[in-house]
Amino acid sequence: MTTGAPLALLSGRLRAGESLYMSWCGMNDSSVAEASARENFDAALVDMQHGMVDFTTAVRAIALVGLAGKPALARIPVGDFATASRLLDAGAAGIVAPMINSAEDARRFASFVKFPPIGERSWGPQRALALSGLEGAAYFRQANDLHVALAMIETRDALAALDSILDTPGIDGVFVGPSDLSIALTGGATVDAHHPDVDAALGHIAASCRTRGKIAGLFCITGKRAKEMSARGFNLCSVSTDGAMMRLGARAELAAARG
Ligand code: 3PY
Ligand code: MG
Repeated sequence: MTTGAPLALLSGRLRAGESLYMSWCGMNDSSVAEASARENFDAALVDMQHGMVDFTTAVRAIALVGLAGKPALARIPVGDFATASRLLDAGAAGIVAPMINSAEDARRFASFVKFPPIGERSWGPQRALALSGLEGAAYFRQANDLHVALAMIETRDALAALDSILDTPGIDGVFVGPSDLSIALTGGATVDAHHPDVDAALGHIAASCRTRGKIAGLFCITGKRAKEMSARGFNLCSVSTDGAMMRLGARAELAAARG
């Protein structure tokens, strides 16, 4: 395993060819992400789109995950690219942006994540300096490589624009939202993250990422699914969610207690 400052671990390990498993935290309490980072996850993500995590909690979570020696990612609300820049200043190693449906969406997203000449991120890395272990000028030189921008692919338009999204300067890879993608691909008939049409699209997405040396990320609701998809080329997979793990744990323990 690559070691180093927590912020550097995400891009460093992915670039070294490792496959990573991350937690997915939607509860608005920084100790949830911290607790997951103290387990054997490679990284922890706080979800500000569908999760309840607010900005203050996200900033605390990024620091606590860093104290556990792990990198933190955040999923921003749709189109909230200004928050992406603020989360990077707070030390997030990666930003997952939902509903990136075109090269223009990707360009705008990347412009808030990367400093010039790639993007237009404004200077003020506050906590990112501590979590990267770098001083200002050194951090500035490395920042565009340290922080990863992941564009969510979850619509038909996004699939059609996949190659141009991946080729957009500053986009380090994609992160697939299989539930929204299933709704899109079935014309609203169902929501099924494991639908055969989603499965076919996943093969295509993994291949496009592999060809370009880009990160292929996927939301996986179980560890079994994450293992399968990691073997199929997805090198950054979530494993369950905080809410799902609590429900499953509660059911298992109550079943044991009540017989
Ligand atoms: C999806 O599956 O659409 C997601 O966004 C995962 O949270
Ligand atoms: Mg989604």
